Amino acid sequence: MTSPCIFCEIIAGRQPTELLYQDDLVTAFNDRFPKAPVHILVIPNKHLDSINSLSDEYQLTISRLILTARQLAYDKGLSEDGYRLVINTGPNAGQSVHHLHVHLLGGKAMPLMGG
Ligand code: D5M
Repeated sequence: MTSPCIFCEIIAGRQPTELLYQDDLVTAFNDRFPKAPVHILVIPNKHLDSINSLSDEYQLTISRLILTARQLAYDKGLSEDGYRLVINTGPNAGQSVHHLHVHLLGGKAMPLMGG
């Protein structure tokens, strides 16, 4: 038997986690292993493995993921200093949880991409 998706468990309320935001399409909560002072994950409520699972029918979900991350960045006071949105996809990117998620990172200067 395969183990249940940890992010689906959070959405279902079976994994105690403080939700920062939830609506009909997306849910946001703090990353358990933060890499920055602000490190939030925004995920679709529907299980999608990664960006590779997306199709046109998910356009509203995709825009909601990004706009929710932006709103949370503003709420955390990151709009002026900036923030980073990351979507790891597949093994070379280091995706470890196979439920699509947007990382919102901020609160410190981060290395340039490729640096
Ligand atoms: O990122 C997956 C992220 O998910 C990683 O930063 C840890 C985080 N994670 C894993 N389990 C949990 C729970 N239970 N709560 C909160 N955060 C969690 P990836 O892009 O796949 O490497």
